[in-house]
Amino acid sequence: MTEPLTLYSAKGSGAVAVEAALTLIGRPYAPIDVFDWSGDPTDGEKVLAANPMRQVPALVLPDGEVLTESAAILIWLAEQHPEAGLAPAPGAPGRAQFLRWMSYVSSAIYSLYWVKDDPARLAPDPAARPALVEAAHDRIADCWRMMGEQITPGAFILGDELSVLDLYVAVVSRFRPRRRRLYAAAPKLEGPVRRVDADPRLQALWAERMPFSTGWEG
Ligand SMILES: N[C@@H](CCC(=O)N[C@@H](CS)C(=O)NCC(=O)O)C(=O)O
Repeated sequence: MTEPLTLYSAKGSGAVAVEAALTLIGRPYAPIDVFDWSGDPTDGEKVLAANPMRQVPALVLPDGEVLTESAAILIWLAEQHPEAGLAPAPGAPGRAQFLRWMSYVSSAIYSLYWVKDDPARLAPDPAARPALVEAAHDRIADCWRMMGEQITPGAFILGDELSVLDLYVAVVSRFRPRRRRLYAAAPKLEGPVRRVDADPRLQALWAERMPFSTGWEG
């Protein structure tokens, strides 16, 4: 029997990709919402004990061990639950590309949000911040383009099986500059992310944690 996991999370965040994986696996979890995105400076403090980076997701395993970093959590969950078929197994065809693109989404794309979401972190001059955000959006779209040009998807990014990579891209591509930029920059990613959006097993989760509100595609 699998014990429940504690997940530090937040609506509309990258942690929702982890919630999607847990939902498909059918593993119970207790989400602790850390951010309400109100701009309150105490927002996020709840996660500090688990993650001094003050970021979600952070997963607490039943024995108290903490796992941070969205890509690591998603890869680990897929490995722990091979029956769910959410990643090529170690040594199987597709494994190398799976690891490659999981790392790429995390390092090339998701990491830019630390700057972009609060440009004051790297741009002390308020006048410089709009251009910094614009440049980050362009870089994100260009990273999607480069990924799209190097994959040969089937129904999903790695072929015809849905993997945690599809969940990851579907969630991260909902952040600004949002989906329309993704579709234009990387047309090969459009089918896979739309299939994740439409997966009947995920409809309740999307509605609750990352709703398709008016204008969500950008
Ligand atoms: N490298 C981290 C990045 C996580 C991240 O940026 N999470 C955002 C939510 S989408 C966050 O917690 N932001 C708050 C902050 O960085 O202050 C990961 O992949 O898990």
